[in-house]
Amino acid sequence: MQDKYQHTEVERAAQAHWTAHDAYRVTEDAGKKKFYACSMLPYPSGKLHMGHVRNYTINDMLTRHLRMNGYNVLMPMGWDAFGLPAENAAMKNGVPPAQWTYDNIAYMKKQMQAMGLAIDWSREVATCDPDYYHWNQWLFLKMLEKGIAYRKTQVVNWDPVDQTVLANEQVIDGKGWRTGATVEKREIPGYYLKITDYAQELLDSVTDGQLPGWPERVKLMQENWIGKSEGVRFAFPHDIRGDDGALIGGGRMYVFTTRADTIMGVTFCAVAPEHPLAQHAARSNAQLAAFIEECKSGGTTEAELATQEKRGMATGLTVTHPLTGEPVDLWVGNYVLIGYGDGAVMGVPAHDERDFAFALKYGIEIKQVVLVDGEHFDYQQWNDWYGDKGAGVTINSDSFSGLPYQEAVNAVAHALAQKGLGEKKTTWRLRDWGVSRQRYWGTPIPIIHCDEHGALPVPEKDLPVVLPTDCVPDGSGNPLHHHAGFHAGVVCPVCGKAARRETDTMDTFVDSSWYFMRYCDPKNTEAMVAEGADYWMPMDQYIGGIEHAILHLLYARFWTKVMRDLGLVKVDEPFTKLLTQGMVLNHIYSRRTDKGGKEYFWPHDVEHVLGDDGKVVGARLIHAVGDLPVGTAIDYEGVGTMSKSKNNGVDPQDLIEKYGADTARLYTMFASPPEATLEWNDSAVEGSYRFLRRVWNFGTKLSAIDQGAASASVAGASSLKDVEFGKEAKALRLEIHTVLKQVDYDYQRMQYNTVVSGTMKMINALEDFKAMDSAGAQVALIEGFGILLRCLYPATPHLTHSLWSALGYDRALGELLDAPWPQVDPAALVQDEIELMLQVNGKLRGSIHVGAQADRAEIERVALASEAFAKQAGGATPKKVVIVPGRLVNVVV
Ligand code: ANZ
Repeated sequence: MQDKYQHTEVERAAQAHWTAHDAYRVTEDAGKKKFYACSMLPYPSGKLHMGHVRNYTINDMLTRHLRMNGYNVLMPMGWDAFGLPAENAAMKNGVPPAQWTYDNIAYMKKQMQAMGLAIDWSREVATCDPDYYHWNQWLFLKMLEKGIAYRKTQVVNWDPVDQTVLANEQVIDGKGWRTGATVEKREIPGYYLKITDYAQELLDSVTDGQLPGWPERVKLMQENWIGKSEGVRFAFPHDIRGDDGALIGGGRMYVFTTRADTIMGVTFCAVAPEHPLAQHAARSNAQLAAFIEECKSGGTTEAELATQEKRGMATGLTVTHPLTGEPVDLWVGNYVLIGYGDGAVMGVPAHDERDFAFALKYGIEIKQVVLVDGEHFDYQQWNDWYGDKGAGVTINSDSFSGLPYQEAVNAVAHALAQKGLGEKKTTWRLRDWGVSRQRYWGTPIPIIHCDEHGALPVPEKDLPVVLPTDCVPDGSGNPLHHHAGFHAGVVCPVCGKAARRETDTMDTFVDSSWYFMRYCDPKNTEAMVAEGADYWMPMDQYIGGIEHAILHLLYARFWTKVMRDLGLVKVDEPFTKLLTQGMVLNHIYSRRTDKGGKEYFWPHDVEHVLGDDGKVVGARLIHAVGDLPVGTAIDYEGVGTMSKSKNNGVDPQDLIEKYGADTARLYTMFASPPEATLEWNDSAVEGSYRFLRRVWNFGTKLSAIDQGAASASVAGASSLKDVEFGKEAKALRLEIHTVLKQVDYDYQRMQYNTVVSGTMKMINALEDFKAMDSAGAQVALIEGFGILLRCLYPATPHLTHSLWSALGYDRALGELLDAPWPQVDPAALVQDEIELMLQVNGKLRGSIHVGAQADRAEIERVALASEAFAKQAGGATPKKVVIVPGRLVNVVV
């Protein structure tokens, strides 16, 4: 055994051992309790970042701990390998996305192996592998058959210069990222999945407590995204006729409202720019046509629509109020969404914040129709209670006045129904999932276009439709359009005449919606999933970032339910428990450049400048950076997420090289609980390393004592029954087993930071133990260190593996990987002696030790006989002795 802790050697040897024994391969074993623990699959961006290290170490600790507790644990890994960054990299470097992706996968896999993760690599999945995406295509065809997938036109971002569709993230301030051209919205056909058919079930399992192992806030985010909304759908009649003389929409403009109680407060109506009434009005109004055109530029995401300035224009048309019969002005508003409800709203400026802003801007009347506790209504300024449904009663509403919310809604819905103009309706915020992407690097949508027979599914026997891997996109649209091999020999499945392949590919969220089920049957060429999924699913613990709390989880839940309905899996929900790990943060340092931009500095090049009160007031360079000399003043921006753009990342590779994987793992586990943010601290990394060195050094000392018999005796509490422990050895065992009990509890709640601090307490106790000549000393010491090694092992497997076998623990307990988890020995927790504080006249003067079962008389006797008392009392006679059981003795003299 090396005297000095040589992390590189220790880690290399341990990893070689695990590889040689194929230590992490798991198979389905009905005789064992299964546990499926999985991290969200990474995008192969090039190299691991600290967030990965943290995520996978959490997963690894869980896996190793459960394996020692007798579980059959699966921890797989794979690659979310399709997507835009590969295309961008291809454009930059002129390499095909496939090559870039596979190179990155190879590198990142090596890094993961260097971290010592207990991954079963035999189950590795890359989503760009035809053996994987074959099943995306297959299930897509099944969904087409069932009507869950369907084709309709969709609005996309169109770059008029590059003549290409842009992803939302390629639109920056309404302009194409490459050309700077103003992006237009275009309607083109695409495929949708009917996730809305599952809306109620997706909502029910969130709200009915079927996901008890999920964080509340994630459940709330799912609930809000699904957005069930109960209201009234009704029509404003009108006699607006199109050029053909027919009434547009049959003379009815439908709206959806959750506030039918405010119907008497309507002072305008507004439609989306794409609404037929807006389009009609624009035909004879150039100004309006220009406005509608303008609305087309700008973002298409909901967030962008929600935050943009509310703008509109009157159409000059009116519709009729369904209850009063009065004319109501019709506007076009950019905040009205064509895809929600009916693409039209009744405008109630007094009680809807968007309508309020709109009315103030355009001088539209505001009419209050709800009163809350007689509060004053200010027509210039929005107050939150104006929109608070359910808080007040209706006013200024004719026969509906004086009603509370629900009664008013019921009465209005009734009145509308009587006129045949409307009824109650449930609307969902959730939209069907558009899966077509006009991009190259994704799963080809298995469709063939025939001039005569239209869009047809590729026959199942011809799957997979393989994506050519030799394309290098150049930014001018999807290279599949021109790829001869991709279209070669394609014929219409109906008439057999030459046809074209669909060139759209699938949203990469499809890939990540079921990879975790493929891990269960990764090599199956006959089926998407099989018995493996029956055995492993549902996943017991899923671990990933909060940024995936909405879409990825929702899509994966939907996809699972579709697979269930097709008889492929038996579970309703894929993830029993979910842990969202916190972000890794670091200090941010910057400086304004002469050109008005901002330059960020790497934390290692900077030191803090402290003010008089010790607070950080700024920073300065400690190394020259570019032209900037040492000492240059730099701004300190506080802490933020590690990111390339802020130049504040710490490269795991550097850390592993300098300190080893065990230190990197230990530090990320110790620095904060898994769900909390982690603020980077270099000196704490150093501290983690020192701790491991201490453990190593202790192990080398232990190896010097004779331990043949002793190591055999740690096999379990039963073999320790006959050992006589002296006072000191008993005290050591008490401490070790007390901490073990806490560590067990912390493992159960995945509170890994306190697991680590528990092991620190253990090493303190072991180092403090000096009475080597006392009875049972060696046994207690070796037992204690064996417990420490096992508690620490899930966090730092290499070092503990090495010590475990070097000290011969494996002879009694087998290899650490499968060694039995240490059991708390109840006998060790029984205290023979307790310590009581000793006070004289209420002042603390020392302590006494008495038997744990000592009665009052015995405690009094020991207190009065103690040296500390004798010294204080100086021979005075005690008047009274007060005893607080388990805590203190106060002698009054
Ligand atoms: C009138 C009203 C008065 C409304 C009031 C609210 C408060 P949720 O709850 O999210 O479903 N709305 C309906 N269709 C719309 C569309 N296509 N684009 C933009 N907004 C639309 O929201 C329902 C409310 O969103 C509806 O209720 C409608 O405004 C608006 F004091 O109708 B409300």
